[in-house]
Amino acid sequence: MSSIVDKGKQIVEEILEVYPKKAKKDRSKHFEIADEELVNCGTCSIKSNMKSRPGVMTARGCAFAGSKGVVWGPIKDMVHISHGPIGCGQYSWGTRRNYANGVLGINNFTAMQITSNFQEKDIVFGGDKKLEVICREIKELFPLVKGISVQSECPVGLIGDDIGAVAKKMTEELGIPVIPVRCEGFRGVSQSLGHHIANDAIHDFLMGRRELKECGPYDVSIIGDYNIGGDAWASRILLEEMGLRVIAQWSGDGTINELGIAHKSKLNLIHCHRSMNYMCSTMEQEYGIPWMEYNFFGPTKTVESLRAIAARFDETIQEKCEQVIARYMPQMEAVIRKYRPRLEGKKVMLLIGGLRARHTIGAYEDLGMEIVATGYEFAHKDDYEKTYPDVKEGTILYDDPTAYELEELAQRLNIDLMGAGVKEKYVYHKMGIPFRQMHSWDYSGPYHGFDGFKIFARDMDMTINSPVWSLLPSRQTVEVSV
Ligand code: CFM
Repeated sequence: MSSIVDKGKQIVEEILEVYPKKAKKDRSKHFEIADEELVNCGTCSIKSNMKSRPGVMTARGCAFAGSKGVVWGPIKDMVHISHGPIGCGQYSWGTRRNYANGVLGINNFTAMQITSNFQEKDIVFGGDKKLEVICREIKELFPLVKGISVQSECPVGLIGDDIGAVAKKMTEELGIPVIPVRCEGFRGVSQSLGHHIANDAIHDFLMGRRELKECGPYDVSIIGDYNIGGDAWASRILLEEMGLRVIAQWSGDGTINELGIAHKSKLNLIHCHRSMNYMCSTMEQEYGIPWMEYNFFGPTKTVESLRAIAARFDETIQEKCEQVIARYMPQMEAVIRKYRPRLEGKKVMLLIGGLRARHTIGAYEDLGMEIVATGYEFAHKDDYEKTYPDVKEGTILYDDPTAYELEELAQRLNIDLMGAGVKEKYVYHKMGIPFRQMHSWDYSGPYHGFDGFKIFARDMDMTINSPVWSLLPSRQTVEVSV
């Protein structure tokens, strides 16, 4: 075993040392140090998708977040009701940056927070009547709304409201689909089950329900791109430039109609495997639509993905694909020439959701940066298995790490950049460690595709090489008196 792997093991061991025996044993199963064995061994996977340990902080969200916030929220011509008490909708309002074209309040409702605002009497007597009133009000206020989804918050499940019956009645009365989604936050161990529940509702109520008038040989759908900061737009443009026709975007800048026609694709292209793999396998089983994963972060992975996508079509597409690559590569080389010397060798640590902790590695590496530790909040075994080949020997992998574990690791690994979420951000700023928010792209983006890489490179440079860090007491000099 190499010394770098030994060193990683020792660091993790030291960090976990402070825990009581049982907690230590439990948490140690959620760490791995990348070595040869791990890459080649499908069964010795890190433990994942398990209940977070009480008493320690987790960065995870809940099923409601996974359904309303992630999968359904970006569908722009529907109103998504946060059904239950005010907080869940209010505090998640506008936080995900899933961009959508359209006129707000007319044919685009993504930036609105619409809630049933449960009161005590709704808990005691049930909220079904109120839900009916709200659905009618929505149709009256927004006559062009194409559908309504009812996103259940915890109390709705606890008091046993029958939102399915209300949705059915309202679908008939209003003449638009009203879709019940039983995504109460208490279900499952993270937002991951919320994705699955949301996917099931799409399957049960919309998938395959609409017709596409003219089908073509190059029809594809983008699955699992939520258009964060415009990511789906930066991806779609490349697919279109290589001659493909994007018939549906699930779900960033998507419409209810697109949920109904994606089964007409010749090929489904999936970016976020974690949140929508269920949809691709279902469309494969029920409609025989093949699918493939792609990765549009950084030029190396984007080029690889474009060629892999083109290989599924004929020579016309393959030729155009090469033309697209030839057109953009000089731009990408210029970006790398500019930023790589400023970022070469910088050590990066990541903790991001269920996909980006592996998908963004190539983009950092294109800039000469090194991922020293990475992991997920809510990934499953298959996500880790897909991660192992992309990390270098000695990389520390963690699952659902606690705030303490991450902070200790960041200090011991002496990292130059942390990439995680808003819950981490200000802690790392106070520690004097450059930080990028890798969910919302820190109010920047897009990061997908060739256009996105220009912004990604600029942002990493801007963050790491900002003069502000020299004005802060560095983490080495902070003295804590207890
Ligand atoms: Fe997929 Fe996402 Fe992600 Fe995700 Fe998310 Fe997100 Fe994420 Mo935040 S769908 S798994 S539940 S790529 S909201 S757009 S950034 S944790 S890594």
